[in-house]
Amino acid sequence: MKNNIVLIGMPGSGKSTVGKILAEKTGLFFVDLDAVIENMAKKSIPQIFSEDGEPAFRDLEQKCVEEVSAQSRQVIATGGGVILREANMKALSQNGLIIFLDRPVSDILGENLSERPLLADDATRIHRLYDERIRLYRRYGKFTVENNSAPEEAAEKILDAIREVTK
Ligand code: SKM
Repeated sequence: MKNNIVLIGMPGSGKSTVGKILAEKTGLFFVDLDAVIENMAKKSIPQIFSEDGEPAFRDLEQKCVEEVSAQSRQVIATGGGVILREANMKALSQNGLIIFLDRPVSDILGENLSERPLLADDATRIHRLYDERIRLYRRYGKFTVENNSAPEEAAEKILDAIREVTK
């Protein structure tokens, strides 16, 4: 059994919610990579993007991935774009089992709508991102688990999948 469980997937796919449930069920530590990045930068992710630009954010993300991957006994919820750098996925997979948490885009959009009025631009962007990234999520995920009902159920499906590989 690898030492970490790593969740990859789109922003809004439920990685943090499902990850926390998984951590509770397994007794592993929960780590949110976006929060690690914000701690390291001492500013929020939107601030990093607007003040330093995306390439600087991706460099910081890679540094955090390397640090977190070196630790064990964690459920790691990654940022949606972690799959954009192969080095990230190499580091994460060396010490972790990677699971793609797939959630229908309509559900992702529905959730955003309940928090704030969704701009047409956001919906277009999320559809575009999904189409661009789905190939990478599937490539790197050892399993794909659908998060299409309750997060509890997605966590159970992940545990079943892990039991299968560790049999
Ligand atoms: O890591 C953050 C950041 O906003 C970038 C991102 C993405 O590229 O999908 C997702 C978030 O989790």
